[in-house]
Amino acid sequence: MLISMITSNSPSIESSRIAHSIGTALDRFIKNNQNQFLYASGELSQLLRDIALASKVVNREVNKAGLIDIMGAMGSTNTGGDQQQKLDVLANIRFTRALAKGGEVAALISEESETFVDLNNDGKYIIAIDPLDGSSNIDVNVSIGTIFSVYRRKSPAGMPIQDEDILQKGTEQVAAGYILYGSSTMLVYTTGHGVNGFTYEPTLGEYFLSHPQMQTPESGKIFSVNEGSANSFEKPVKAYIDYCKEKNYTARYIGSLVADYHRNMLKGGIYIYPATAKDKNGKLRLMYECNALAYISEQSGGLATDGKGNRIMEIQPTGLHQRTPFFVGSKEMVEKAEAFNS
Ligand code: FDP
Repeated sequence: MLISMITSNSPSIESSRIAHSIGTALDRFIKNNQNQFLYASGELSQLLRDIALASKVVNREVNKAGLIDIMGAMGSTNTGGDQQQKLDVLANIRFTRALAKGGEVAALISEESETFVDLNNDGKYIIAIDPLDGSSNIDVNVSIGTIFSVYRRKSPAGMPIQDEDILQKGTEQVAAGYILYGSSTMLVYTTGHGVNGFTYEPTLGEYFLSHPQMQTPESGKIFSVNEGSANSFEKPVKAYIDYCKEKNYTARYIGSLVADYHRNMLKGGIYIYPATAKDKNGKLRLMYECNALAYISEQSGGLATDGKGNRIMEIQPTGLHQRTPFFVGSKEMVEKAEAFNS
């Protein structure tokens, strides 16, 4: 009787919310789109899967922060002189281990290591990674992120790594992405064919496609900059910020690059980290923070410059931990900020 009621009264159960398809899993998506990669060898696919796997482990640790002894400082500093947090170190270990295991990666450039980490001379890829960005936010339960860039090595596999393999321009990236450990965890990446976003479903332990072909609005009303240092900004930056205020734009700054960038990408806005008296070249790192976000930004219709007319991805790196001023976000807003230079 009950069964007949369900079948006769619920013809729409298939189309009801509880039966909604959960979407394409990241693994399947990577596999389906493998032919888009420049080098359709399956190695890049494996590498993206390795990053996704490590991010799940980091996500687990981030979610447990506060419950076990993984919050707070290590008592050591990283390459930039910043206090290393325990979770920074842990994330670095997780990503390095996952990428070393696969064998695809020849060398790793990380915020947490002074020199590059030599992994496997037979590997064809170079990864630049900030394993845990925005780490000053860890202890206060605010969103943090992982940022990564993938390069193809220039020298033949089997040889020791050369400078030309390591110091590549952003235009040479074959993939880039970030993971945002926020109110939900997201993995966003590009291989040069648009940007796709995946949301983590913790009970299934999988990322699912939730934001296909992401597009940054042409313009927006959000400006994100740490105005606490505004006294030492150069005149054009100050003038642009005044312009934003005259226009009644909204100020939003979390102090966690991935979170600030992600919000602006979805809603329309500009993120600025300019030169300051303390950091003459800005604070952010070209190789493992700016290039990846610049690639994603351009792939989603946005723009990324150094605020002085130079496209971020065309800057030739001369050092692993090089810094650059960073202006990124909606195209018209970045162009407007640039216009204050002339
Ligand atoms: P953090 O030092 O906490 O790791 O990459 C560095 C970064 O965070 C960015 O995530 C963030 O946008 C910026 O620094 C914040 O710097 P300020 O505190 O100087 O604004």
